[in-house]
Amino acid sequence: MTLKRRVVYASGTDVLYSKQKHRQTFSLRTMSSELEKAMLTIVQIFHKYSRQKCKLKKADLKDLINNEMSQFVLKIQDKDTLDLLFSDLDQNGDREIDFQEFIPLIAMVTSACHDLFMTEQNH
Ligand SMILES: [Ca+2]
Repeated sequence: MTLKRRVVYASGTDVLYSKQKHRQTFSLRTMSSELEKAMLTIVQIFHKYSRQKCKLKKADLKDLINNEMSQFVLKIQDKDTLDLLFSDLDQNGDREIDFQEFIPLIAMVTSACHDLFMTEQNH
């Protein structure tokens, strides 16, 4: 492999670091399995909405869910629903959602999809 990867997978909000980020992200995509591509997509979508700060504000979370998860999750239309979801995800109470706090949402929705898929398979 000629690609000089300088990729560090770390916990928390550290996701991918590289000197040539775009080229290496492309290379990671082309060489990755379908599951790994899905993981990269989750990272990229999170960063699309969290931007440089790597944390989602309440409005960012609402936009992400309404724009990127609308087939799986009902659109958030009222403040109470958003407040409840946000406070559930914001484990450290800093009024922002970092990547580590965001992943349980993906896990919950994916798990619900799995349950639905299995129910449909069994009927
Ligand atoms: Ca937080």
